[in-house]
Amino acid sequence: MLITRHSSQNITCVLSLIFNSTSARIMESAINVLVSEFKAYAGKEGSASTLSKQEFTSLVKCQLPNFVKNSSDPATIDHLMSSLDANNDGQLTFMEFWNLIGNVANKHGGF
Ligand SMILES: [Ca+2]
Repeated sequence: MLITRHSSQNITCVLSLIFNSTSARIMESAINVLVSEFKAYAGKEGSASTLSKQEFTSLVKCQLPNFVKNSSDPATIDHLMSSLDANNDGQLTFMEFWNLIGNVANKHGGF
């Protein structure tokens, strides 16, 4: 049986859909993990939707020890927290925290 140009394009489309949907699911899972871990740490004290310095310290030490250099050094955590805390309220929203993930991923990916 001959594969026409039209059916060949369909096969390419189907393969692309399969590949993209699998890949999207992996990324969605990664996002779910980031959100649920953020919520777990943010819920330990005070506001359940933001990270206090103590919650941030604990998250970085436990979850990102290999990606954040000197993660157990208080001065490093202080510096990191203030660089992320855009509105200077001593708390990190998910969007403020997200910059750390972006920077760490960027560095880790060699971009
Ligand atoms: Ca803040």
